[in-house]
Amino acid sequence: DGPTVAVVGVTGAVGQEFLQVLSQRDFPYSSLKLLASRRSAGKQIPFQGKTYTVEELVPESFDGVDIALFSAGGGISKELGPVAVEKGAIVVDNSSAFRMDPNVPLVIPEVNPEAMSHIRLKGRNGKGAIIANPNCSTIICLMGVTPLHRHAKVVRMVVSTYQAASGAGAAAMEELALQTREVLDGKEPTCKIFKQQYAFNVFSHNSSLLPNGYNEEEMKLVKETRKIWNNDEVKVTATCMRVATMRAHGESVNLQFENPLDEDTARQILQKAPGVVIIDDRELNNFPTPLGVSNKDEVAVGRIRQDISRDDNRGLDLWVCGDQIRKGAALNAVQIAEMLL
Ligand code: 2RA
Repeated sequence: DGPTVAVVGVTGAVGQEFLQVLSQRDFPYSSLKLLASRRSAGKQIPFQGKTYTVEELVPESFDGVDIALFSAGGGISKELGPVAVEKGAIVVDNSSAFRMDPNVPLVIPEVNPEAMSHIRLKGRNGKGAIIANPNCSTIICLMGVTPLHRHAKVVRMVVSTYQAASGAGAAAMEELALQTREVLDGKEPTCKIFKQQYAFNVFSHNSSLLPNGYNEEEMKLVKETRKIWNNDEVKVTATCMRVATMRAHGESVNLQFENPLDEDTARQILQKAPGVVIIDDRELNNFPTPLGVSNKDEVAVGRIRQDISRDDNRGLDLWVCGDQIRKGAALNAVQIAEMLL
């Protein structure tokens, strides 16, 4: 029968989405453990016709667990991920804790499934392991770009992201809604999460700044792309911004290829790409939007056009949108778990 699955951080935005995705994809677990901090322990959560009691997350929580889906912050992953592995579980970790660990596969199932092909469930003479979920902005970008990279080899990628509130958690989504109402009512906006007004605003991503002037979110895109593509030569630069949208990221991408790639060929390639839809109607000026992809599995690509700043057809511009909580986190992690079955 199916694996025993633990959901770690079940009361958070991604934790709740794990449950949605497990249910919608009819994941064949034999039993389910919902784990969270002491604060949330005891909460009753209805799920698939049963009522589960949230248990406090402790090392013993992982006794008998086959797959543990983690989204409870890097500290919890660092502390309890290895404990779960010791007990034989496969940890699919949505935090950044292990993404750059050379022994930990960093996986987008449609992009680099081979990176985890050596991992088996303990029931299949496997032993515990950690598999890292990439950062949401990396997943969304690479879902649209990798099919083109495989065809014409990207040598340089320039990304500008427009990242939604959900990336900073459910509280940030609530605060964006609250501030929007407050501003429209002429009141002083409540700024607890970002210390500046978010509603009707755009600001540099709230991750910490590094000595090179980039923020952590931008460096994740650079480093994770190189690891996922297994290519340390590709040149990547990024500017990550927080914009006043709820749960889906938008990313403007400029690509330089080693080999020629015209926009029609690019469209044909993306037409066949798994997990990608093309929304690219110039007549109707209809292109992907964060609202349009919200609560959807697919990443949408549009504004596909030859880069006119180049005098060869080795340059392309495109616009990619994807749901940050879904394909950017929970769906990608559950798809990784499905590959273990
Ligand atoms: C963000 N990538 O959007 C992060 C989510 N962990 O802020």
